[in-house]
Amino acid sequence: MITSTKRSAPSGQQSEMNNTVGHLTDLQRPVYHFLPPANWLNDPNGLIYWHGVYHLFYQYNPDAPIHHNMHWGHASSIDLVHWTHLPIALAPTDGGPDAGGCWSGCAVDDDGVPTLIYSGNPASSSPGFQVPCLATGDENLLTWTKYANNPLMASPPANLDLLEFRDHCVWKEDGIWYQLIGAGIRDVGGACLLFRSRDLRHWEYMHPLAVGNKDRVIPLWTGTVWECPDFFPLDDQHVLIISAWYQRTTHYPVYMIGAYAAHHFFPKDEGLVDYGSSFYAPQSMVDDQGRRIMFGWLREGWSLDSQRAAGWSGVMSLPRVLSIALNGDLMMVPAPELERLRRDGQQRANIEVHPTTRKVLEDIRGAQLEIVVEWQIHDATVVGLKVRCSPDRTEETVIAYDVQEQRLFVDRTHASLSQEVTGGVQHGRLVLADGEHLKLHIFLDASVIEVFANDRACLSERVYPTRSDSLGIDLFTQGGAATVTHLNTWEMASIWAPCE
Ligand code: DQQ
Repeated sequence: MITSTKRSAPSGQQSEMNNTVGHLTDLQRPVYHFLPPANWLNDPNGLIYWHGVYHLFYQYNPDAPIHHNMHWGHASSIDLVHWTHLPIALAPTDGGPDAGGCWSGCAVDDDGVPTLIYSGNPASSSPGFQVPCLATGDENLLTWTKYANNPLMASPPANLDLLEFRDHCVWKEDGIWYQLIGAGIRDVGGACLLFRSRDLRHWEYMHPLAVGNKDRVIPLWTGTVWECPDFFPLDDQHVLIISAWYQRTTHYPVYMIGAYAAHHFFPKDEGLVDYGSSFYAPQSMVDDQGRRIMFGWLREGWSLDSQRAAGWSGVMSLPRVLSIALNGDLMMVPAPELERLRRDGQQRANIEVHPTTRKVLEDIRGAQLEIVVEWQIHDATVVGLKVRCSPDRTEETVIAYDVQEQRLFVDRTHASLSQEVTGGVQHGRLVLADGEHLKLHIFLDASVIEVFANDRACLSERVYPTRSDSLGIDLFTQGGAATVTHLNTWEMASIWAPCE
């Protein structure tokens, strides 16, 4: 047996206090989104609700804020809001099939034995050719032992010409284990390959569960490779989420909803999980309430030099609870447990907004806020908010709805005075039914913005205002009037325990 853990307490991870102390002057560091004390985080991995505790593993480089030498970081939570850092779960083993990194994967309960299936990267110099590996944990999920006969497969199925082969989703059905591995089939498109096993260790290839088309751009282009498959029943449907990838330039998660029968999937609808440029590689778990809870990696939107200077990179999204609406839409709402973080709530109602009157919310300011704003749109063509505004409005981020285009959008053109950040406008379709109000549920947390619109459209972005006084909020309309029927705001508390 090979023990996985090279170091029991990763640098900077000894105490939850480290999440605030030392970072007090870091304007960009979130305080109520999960991230490790320092260095690099990317995909959520191995999400599992185990004996009353939520476990979050994640792609982690303990040595630098860059994607390299991937380990599995680990944290747990009783309430889905406050997290405790735990020792690294998986580290590369010199000479092993994961010597170049322990890449993404999942966790399952194998008849009481916590078991991780992940992608071993044999050499960091040859990304693209990973091998499935397995590790088992103790009952508290604190120490992990790699399977002596890793890898579980020496190579991908022989009859497929693959561009990539990695990332795992494993479930049990009628006593048999099934596994999806993300892939890209050369000259075809992204794919999820389906395997089966009796013991999690010996796998037989069946067929692709789903295959994309690299040349099909409507309604959605899904790239050439599908990373991080996540497949699960939801209400009376099945959902497949994949992260569409193309040559390191394209990254976005796509959902497909449909029927699953006889080990084939028949998608009927598809869409973007998040319209922003930040949310990627999501994974989900089911908890004791039967809720399907998803986290995603919020990628940075500033330069590598800025990330190195900050000493950290990558943030986990807030937990999103998934369901399917009667009309078949994928619904996503922030986990209600997050309400525990609310402080100093303010409520307003019936604010008339016109293009000529800028509504500055004088007494609502902040970098850590939750905002719920509901709009009744009269003849306005655009309605929305400007957040993280500097007093002179040289910095501001627009979160708004274009009524004519039926688009939710976030405009970061003036979000930051820095030249080291990405900007531009991200948008996605949101069709309001006749008489339906626009309901924006917004979370601001330093450089993170997450927007939930009418429980069925999400848009996450990263913004990096340079000024410590870029805290203001305006309500605005264009082209006509609208009424803010309700405006509720809260300061949001840190998820990290204060020093004692
Ligand atoms: N990140 C992992 C891969 C996965 C990608 C490596 C998605 O396993 O395909 O850190 O962000």
